[in-house]
Parts: sequence; structure tokens; C-alpha cells
Amino acid sequence: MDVEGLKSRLAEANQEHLMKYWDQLSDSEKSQLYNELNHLDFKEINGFFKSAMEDLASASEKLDDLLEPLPKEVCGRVVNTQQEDLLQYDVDGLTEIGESRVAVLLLAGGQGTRLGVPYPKGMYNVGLPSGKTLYQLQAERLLKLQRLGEAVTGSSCKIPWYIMTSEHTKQATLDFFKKNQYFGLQEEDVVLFEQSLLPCIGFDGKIILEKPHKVALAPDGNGGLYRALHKSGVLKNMEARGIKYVHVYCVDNILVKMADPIFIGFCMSKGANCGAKVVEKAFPTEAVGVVCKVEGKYQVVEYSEITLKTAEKRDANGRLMFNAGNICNHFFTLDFLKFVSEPTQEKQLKHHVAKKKIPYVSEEDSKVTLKPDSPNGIKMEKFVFDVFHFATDRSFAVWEVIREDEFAPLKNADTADKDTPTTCRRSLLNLHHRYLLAAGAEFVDKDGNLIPHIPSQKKGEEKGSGDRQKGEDEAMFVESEISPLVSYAGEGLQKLVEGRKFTTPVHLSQDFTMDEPEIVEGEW
Ligand code: UD2
Repeated sequence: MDVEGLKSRLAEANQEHLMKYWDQLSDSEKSQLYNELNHLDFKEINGFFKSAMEDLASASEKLDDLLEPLPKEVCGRVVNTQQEDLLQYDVDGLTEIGESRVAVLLLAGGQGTRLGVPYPKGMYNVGLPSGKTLYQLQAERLLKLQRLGEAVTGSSCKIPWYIMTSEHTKQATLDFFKKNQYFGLQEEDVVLFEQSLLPCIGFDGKIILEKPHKVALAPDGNGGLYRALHKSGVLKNMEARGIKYVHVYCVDNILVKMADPIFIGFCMSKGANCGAKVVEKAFPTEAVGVVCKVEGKYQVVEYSEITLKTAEKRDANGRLMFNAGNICNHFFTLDFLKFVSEPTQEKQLKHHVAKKKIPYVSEEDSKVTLKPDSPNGIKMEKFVFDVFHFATDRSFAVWEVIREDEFAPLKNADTADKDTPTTCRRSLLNLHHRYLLAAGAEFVDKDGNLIPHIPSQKKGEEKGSGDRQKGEDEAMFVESEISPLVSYAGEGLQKLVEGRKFTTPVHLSQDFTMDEPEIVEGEW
């Protein structure tokens, strides 16, 4: 250990307080702190802090006048696209999948603070009849999609799954996949890599110590992806496999259509190298970013950075002017990813600032870590969508999908009103029920009475979802679960269910250990 060298680097960067407890540390604590500090580039971090704070001072008001809605030419909407065009996008996407030219990349390095569980969010079980976790649902969608791709091209294919973790999520994620035999996927097709961490910094510019031998560190945002891609060798791995298109998505949307062939086919039809899937924003203060243009460049203005005044703006038809709600589903060509991950481009992505309550070592007793009541510093994060800046009118595409078919994020615990395990579970079961109805199934209650397709309102249904009592949900809605191994997005169900009467609830159950689906009726 070159302790003196480290001390002088710290002094130069005005961060010498980080070794203030050095003489009190045990040998193992010394080596832990030394390793942590030795990896940090203090000059760079001080620079990040300076520009992040400058941006914070000038931020949202300035943005107000600069936001422009998306030009029509780059946009497409499921609801007003002809059936034959949708089919064509689907076939085009499936052909690329069948040729093993598509990869999926999961952003799973977040700390999931709002949900408040001590393990990675992908391991969460929202209480489906199958008990499947978010990771299992996603793995099974990939398995099924591989089969659908193979049916189009007639040859075997793979969709490699790259998972970006952070120090907080890596080991648990790896252990979980191993324990579950990768849910039937090949181990070599599930590639974990790690994003970097950045220190949390007090408003005075001093890096915060969480313990005498530990710096307060947090993942560098989902835009840490590009730095991680550059450092990890993942881009080379993709290249070696012949990947052309990458679908990047976030972990918590229970309805996520991974490697969605229609989205891929649409982006290809636009000649795009970069694209975003969106839903129409539900209300001005909804916590989704909006895809728009700022000073002629494509951008997502995050919900934490838009002013209410701009969020509430409406067009002549009364629709929100900035209504392209980002659902963190992005399309990239590998060439584009390679370009934006190069240091010259990556360094241009700014850090966004979040003021946070960051635990710190007590001045009075260094054995105690204090949790502040109000923000005492900042976390700096890059955002995955900031590379949209590098896209041009001819290379960008925005695909608007139907919210209830594709977007139900898990953000909060069940004590909250929305985006909870309950709302996620209900969204998925409801979608699957609609798939079965569309495939020609009929449903009867336990007395044999036919259930109307659109159930009449029952007690409590007129309330907003946030007003409902827990447990009331299950009683009110007719629901079904379909294993992704049976159907990826509603296809292939007709032969199983058309003209049949089922006693609700229905579960078309299958996991990778089963060859055929099993239909369980009348009970969860
Ligand atoms: C994200 C979008 C927001 C909106 C919303 C919809 C960003 C920056 N914001 O907001 O515009 O579309 O989703 O649900 O994308 N993650 C990492 N590393 C990190 C931080 C986060 O991998 O350092 C992952 C995280 O595990 C998750 C995804 O990024 O899969 C989104 O993170 P989030 O849930 O914190 O983002 P949120 O809801 O603030």
C-alpha cells in the first residue's frame, strides 16, 4: 500500500478528511479503505461535482422554453397502425431473432430503495398464482421468443441476455440464477456485468464517509451502462455472436415484452439506430420521463427535472403536449452502442443530481453511522436515454404502445397507491385474461353461469385504484395466468382454448421442466 502517495492525492483534491480515522483502523479495515480510495479518480469526481452543481442551479426553468414535441415522422402508434403493417414488423423482428441477431440488455444495478426489499428487484414475487418472480417471467419470455424466432427461420437461435448489475445486486443475482438453473436458459447466454459506483458528496464538495473505513458509494445511474459496456468486454461478446440489435429495458415492468419483435421491426422500418417505446402519459405529474426534443436534439426530460408548468401544457385537442411517456424500453443497433460507449461520446453525458439523505459517520462517535432527516448531499447519476442526443431525425424512432398491454412497473411497496406488487399482479392477470378471451375462451363461475366479457361493476369498483382495500382486488376482477412458455403475447392460444368453457380462475401453467402446459381451473 502506498499510503503516503494516496494521502498526497487526497490532499491535492481537497479530500484528505477521508483518511481522518486511518490510525484507528484495523489492518483489514485499512486495506478495505485503501482499495476503495485507490480506485477513485478524485480529480474526475471533483469535476463531476462542479458541473453537476452548476447544472442543478440552472436546470428546469431554462428547459421550459426549449422543449419541443416529437416530429410526426419519427413516431408510430400501435393503435393507428394497419394490421398488415403490424404483422410485417412482427415477422421482420422475429426473423432477426431467428437469425440470432438480437440481444436483450437488462438494467438491474438500481438499489430499489422505494420498494424497500434487501434483495434485487428482479427476485421479487408479486404473488402470482405461479409464484414466479420478475426474473423467471423474463427468462421464460426469452425461451418462448427463441422458439417463435426458430419457427420463422427454421434454424435454432439464441437471444443472449446481458444483465447490468452493481456491487449491491451482482452476487445475489448470480446466486439466484444458479439456484434456479437459469430458468432453462443456457448459462453462457446469461451474461452478468457490473456498473461503476460513484461517491456521494456533501453540498460542500466533500466526499461522505459512511463508516470510518467506508466511503458512501452509489451506482452511477443506469446511464453508467455505456462506461460499463466499454470496460466489460460485453460489446465484443455481442460482436462475436453477430448481434445487430439490442433491446435495453428496466427490471421492474412486469409486462415487459423483451426483444419485442414488433418494436424491433418498427425501428428497423424507420432505419433507426436508436429508439424508445412509450405510452401516453396518464396525467401531468406521472413519474415517467417524456421523450421530446430540446434545442433540436432528442431527449428524455425526466419527471424530476420537468416543471409543472411544462408538464401541464396541452395542445389544441386537450391532450398533454409532452405526452410520450418513457417506459425505459430502448432499441439500439450495436453500431450505435459501440459509438456512444466510446469515451469521447460517453464523457459528454452529464451527471444528473439527486439530493439525498446520505448516512454518515458521527463526529462524536465514529462507531455510529447517522441517518439524516433531510438531504445532506448528492448522488450523481447518468441516465440511459441521454445518448438520444446522438440520434438524428433519420435515425430515431418512437413507438407508442398500449399501457395496459405493456406497462405496469413495480416501484413501491403495497402501502403505496400505485406501481405496487398488487397493481402489477392485477395488470398481468388482467392482460392474460384478455388474451384468453381474444382466443375464444368463455368463462363460467363456480355455479356454471357464463361470465360476461366485461364484468359489470361490483361494489368498490367505481373507486380509484388507490382507494380500494387490499384483497378486494382479487374478488372484483376475472383473471387468468398464462405461462410465458405457453404464449409470449397472446399467440398460439386458440388451439388450446377456443370454444372451451373454463371455471375461473384459470392458470395455463408451465415451466421449463414441463413439456406441455397444464390447465388448472377454479382455484388459485
Ligand atoms: C425510469 C426512467 C423514467 C421512467 C420510469 C418508468 C431513467 C433514468 N428513468 O425512472 O424516465 O421511464 O423508469 O418506469 O431511466 N438502474 C441501474 N443502475 C442505476 C440506477 C438504476 O441499472 O444506477 C436500473 C434499475 O435497476 C431499473 C432502471 O434502471 O431497472 C430504472 O431505474 P429506476 O427504477 O430508479 O428509474 P425510475 O423509476 O426513477
